[in-house]
Amino acid sequence: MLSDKMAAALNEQIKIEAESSQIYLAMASWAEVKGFEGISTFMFKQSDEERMHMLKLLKYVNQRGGSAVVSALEEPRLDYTSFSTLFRQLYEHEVKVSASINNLVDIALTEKDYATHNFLQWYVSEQIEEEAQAKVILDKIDLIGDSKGGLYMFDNDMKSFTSAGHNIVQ
Ligand code: OFO
Repeated sequence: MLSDKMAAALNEQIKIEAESSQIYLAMASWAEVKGFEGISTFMFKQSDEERMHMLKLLKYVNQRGGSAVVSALEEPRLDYTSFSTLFRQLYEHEVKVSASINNLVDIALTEKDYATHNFLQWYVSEQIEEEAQAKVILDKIDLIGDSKGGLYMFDNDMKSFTSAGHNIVQ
């Protein structure tokens, strides 16, 4: 059974994951309109993954005797002025999500909720991958700068960039 404090914190994370999904969705749509097929495919997939992260938490909360809350979401506010600005925001967002997962782990430990602590380990590993992935993408974008040819190749690379660095062309 979840403590009230643990349930509230997990419910907050449900919202954060749902907002992550929205952020990737907004980027996917933006890239699609701009004709960057590879980037939009990647972002749509990431958006689905974040939704899966949200669902996994929702089901866990209900399974452990809590009541998952499906709340209103913040509209993604993204700065699309350049690719590097956009991907920097993405990277910073993932760093923030990692911090909130760490905070959950902390609460699980202080509440002596070892089941939730165990459950959260999956998220801890996932965030290591997602942060690394966002950093690889950001570094590539910073290398390319404003070169149109570079962006074209980058977009092509993104088609095979499935998740967490697998298949990335370095
Ligand atoms: Fe849910 O992993 Fe990113 O934010």
